[in-house]
Amino acid sequence: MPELDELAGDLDRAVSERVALHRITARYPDLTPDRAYDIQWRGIELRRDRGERLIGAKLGLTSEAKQRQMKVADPIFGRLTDAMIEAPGMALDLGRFIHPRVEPEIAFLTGEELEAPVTAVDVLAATRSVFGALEVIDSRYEAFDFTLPDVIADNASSASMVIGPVASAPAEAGDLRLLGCVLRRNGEVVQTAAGAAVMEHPASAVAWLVNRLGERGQYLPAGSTVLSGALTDAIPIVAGSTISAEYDGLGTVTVRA
Ligand code: OOG
Ligand code: MG
Repeated sequence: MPELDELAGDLDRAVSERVALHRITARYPDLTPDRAYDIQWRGIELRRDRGERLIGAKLGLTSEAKQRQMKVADPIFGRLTDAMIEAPGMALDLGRFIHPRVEPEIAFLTGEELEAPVTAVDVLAATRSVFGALEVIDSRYEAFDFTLPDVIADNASSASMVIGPVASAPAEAGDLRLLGCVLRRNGEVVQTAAGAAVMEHPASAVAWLVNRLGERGQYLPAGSTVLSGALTDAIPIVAGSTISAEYDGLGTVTVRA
């Protein structure tokens, strides 16, 4: 198996050149999730070398809908940088992506440091606000065809995200398990879900993330943005289409291309 750096470099170039790769595990079937997280971290270091700032993390494959869609049954995490935040209201520049898909998520902004071991209750206590969001994912693998270690190495398909208009303190947002979401494409309802779709409670997903970071000797700093994982399947976004997610109490987030 080549140096992890080389694989991180291949994935990084796939982002900038917008050319999808064949999944790594086809060549290296022994790649473990642990080593894949090493590749992911090296990819983040490449971004930091270019001046990007780490702003938080994202969960992936935390809902049954996503696990079924992607045929991977384990949750994963990736990292978010400031370059991944879209300006609200701007049309998405599809030329920056390979085959983008959009998915609705409940996002957290933490107010205090979170270090393993933590529970969902600790996460809620440390959360400054929750938002609705739309994540844009873009696998660097052909046809989104990957196994668990592949998608981990590819920073959990992270590409960009749009944050919704309402920041609500957790106590005001109500029971996040029951927070409803209506996903529309060109005005028509395509999916509906509630917060419990994500590991029974979106804060449980964030706790899972912090506990996995702990295994790697890392923690979640105060002021981190965390996407808790898609509530529904992801839907492709193509030129001329508009996708919106309307959240109970958290307003509507829209992405158009
Ligand atoms: C992996 C990323 C999954 C989520 O919210 O479940 C993810 C993928 O589907 O390509 O971001
Ligand atoms: Mg996602």
